[in-house]
Amino acid sequence: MFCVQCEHTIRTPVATGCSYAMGMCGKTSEVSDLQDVLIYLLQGVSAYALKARTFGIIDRTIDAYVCQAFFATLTNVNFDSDRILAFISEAQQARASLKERYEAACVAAGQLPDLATGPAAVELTSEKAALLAWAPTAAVNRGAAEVGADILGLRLLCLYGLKGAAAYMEHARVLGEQDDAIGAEFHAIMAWLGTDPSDMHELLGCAMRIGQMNFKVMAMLDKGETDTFGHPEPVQVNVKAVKGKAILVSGHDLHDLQKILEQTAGTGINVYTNGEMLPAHGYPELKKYPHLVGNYGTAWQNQQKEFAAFPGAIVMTSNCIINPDVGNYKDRIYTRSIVGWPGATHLIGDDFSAVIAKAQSLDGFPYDEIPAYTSTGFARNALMAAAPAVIEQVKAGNIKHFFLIGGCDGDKSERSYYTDMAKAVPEDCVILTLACGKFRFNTLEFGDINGIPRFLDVGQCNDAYSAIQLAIALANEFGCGVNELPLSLVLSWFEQKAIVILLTLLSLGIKGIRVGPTVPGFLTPNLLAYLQENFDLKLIDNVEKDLADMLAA
Ligand code: SF4
Ligand code: SF3
Repeated sequence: MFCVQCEHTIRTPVATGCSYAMGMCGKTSEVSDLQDVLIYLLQGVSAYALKARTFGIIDRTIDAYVCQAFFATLTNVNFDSDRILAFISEAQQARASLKERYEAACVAAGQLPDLATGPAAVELTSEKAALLAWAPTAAVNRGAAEVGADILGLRLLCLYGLKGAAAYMEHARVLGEQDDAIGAEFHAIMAWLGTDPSDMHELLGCAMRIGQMNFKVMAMLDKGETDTFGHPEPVQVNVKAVKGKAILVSGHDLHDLQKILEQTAGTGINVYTNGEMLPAHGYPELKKYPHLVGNYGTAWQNQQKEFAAFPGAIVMTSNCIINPDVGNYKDRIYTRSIVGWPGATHLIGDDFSAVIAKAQSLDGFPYDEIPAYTSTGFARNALMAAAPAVIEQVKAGNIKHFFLIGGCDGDKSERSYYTDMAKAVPEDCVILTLACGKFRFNTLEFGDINGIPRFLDVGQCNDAYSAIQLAIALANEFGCGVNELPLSLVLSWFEQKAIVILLTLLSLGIKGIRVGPTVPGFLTPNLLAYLQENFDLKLIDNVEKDLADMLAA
C-alpha cells in the first residue's frame, strides 16, 4: 500500500506515506490497494465518458457513479473491502457500457475508434486475489522513480483535489443537482490524470483548473441545499442532552437528516446532529422539526469516546467514520451512501426504520442536562443581509479585521493553535468559521460589536462558498480586491475536501492564506516554495507572531 492523502499520514525521517500493513486511519493495505485499482479503473471510465461525449452520449447515472466511487476512497469514508470490490465491478461494467456505445457511434459515423490505452484498456478480473496482485501497477505513486518527487507530488495534489471535488459533486447530486458541463470537465481531468502526466506546468495548470471547477461545484451544492431546505438563518443550538430516546446524525448529507426527521416525527425520539451536520440547524426546512433538539459531540477524532457514550442509534452519512470497534458501538452505527465499515449495517434507500427500532431499543438520555449553546446559520444570505451593518461598523472603525479560522479538525496537539488564535483575536475583530475545526472554539463566548456577533459560523466546509461570496461583496463595496480587504484566512486541513477548497481559493487569486497544522505529505519542499512564492501561502507559526503579522497587513 501507499497512501499519503491526509494529514495523519505516517512520516518517518526516511519516508512519508502510509506504506505498511495499515494506514494511521485504520485503512488496511488490502482496502488501500483495492482503492488504487478502483481509482485506476475510474480513470478509464472517465476516458470513455469523454469519448462518448464527442457523440453527445452522456450517461448521468455513470457520471454520478464515478463521483460516488471516487468519494468512497476519501480519508475516513470506506474501510470495507467487499464494498470497494463491488465498486470495482461496477466500474468495469460502466466502462464496458460506454465503450460499446462509443464504438457503435464511431461505426455509425464511419470513424475509427480511438486506440484505448492505460486505464481505458486494461482488462481485469473481479477476483480479489488477482486484483491485489495487480494493484502495484495502479498504485498512486506509480512511476515515481522515473518522474521524481515534484511531479509525483503535483499528480497527487491534482488527484486528491479532484477527489474532494467529486465528493461535493455527489453531495450536490443527492439534492438533485448535476451539471453536464461540470461532468465533462471532471471526466477530462480524471482521464488526463490517468495518462500519468509529467509536465510541471500542465500539472500546475490542472491544479488551478480543479480549483475553478470546484468553485462551480460548491455553487451547485449551495443551490441544492438552499433550494431544498431554504437559506440558513442564524440560530442558537443546544449542545447538551435532552431526556429521551435518541438518534445521532453525522457527516455532511442534509438529505439523510431530513428523511430521519420526517420518519421520527411523533415517535418521541430526539434527533441530534454531530460534526459537520451541526449547520443543519440553520436551515428552515430542517429546524422546523421540534425533535431536532441539538448537537451532540464535537469533531470526528473524538467519535470513539463520544459515540460510545451516546445512548442511541448513530447514522454516518459521509466522512469521517473511524473504527467503531473501539468504543464498542458497531451494533448501533449505520452507514449510508459511500460510507462503509466492515460489519456495520449499511442502509440503502430512504427507509430508516432499522435506525428508529434500534433507538427505541436503547435507553436514551435519562434526564435533561442544563442547556448550553453554540450558534450557526451565518451562510451566504444571512451574511449578505448583515453586510450593510457590517460595512457601516467597518467604516466607523469599530470592526478592524475579519478572520476566517476554519477547516478540518484532527487530533494533533499542534491544533491547539486554532483555539488559541480564536481566543487571541482582538475584541474589535470578527471571526468567521466553517467545517469541523470550529468545535475547538465554538462554545466560547465572543460577544458582539454593536449588535454584530463576533463569531459567525458559516457552515460546513463546502460553505466556504458563502465566505467567498461575503469577501467578494465586501471587496466590491470598498472598491478593492479581496486581497486588499482586512481579512485573513487561517485554515486547518486534514483530508481531501480541504485540499480542493485550498485549490479553489488559490485559483481565485486569494493570497496570504495560512495553513496548518503541517504541510501535506505529498508537497515537496520545491512545491511548497512554489506555492509560497506565487500565492504567498504561509504555514502557521505561533499565534502571537501570526496575529501581529495579519493585523499589520
Ligand atoms: Fe494514511 Fe491518511 Fe491514507 Fe489513512 S488516508 S492510509 S492515514 S494517508
Ligand atoms: Fe471534518 Fe472529516 Fe474535514 Fe467537511 S468531517 S471537514 S475532517
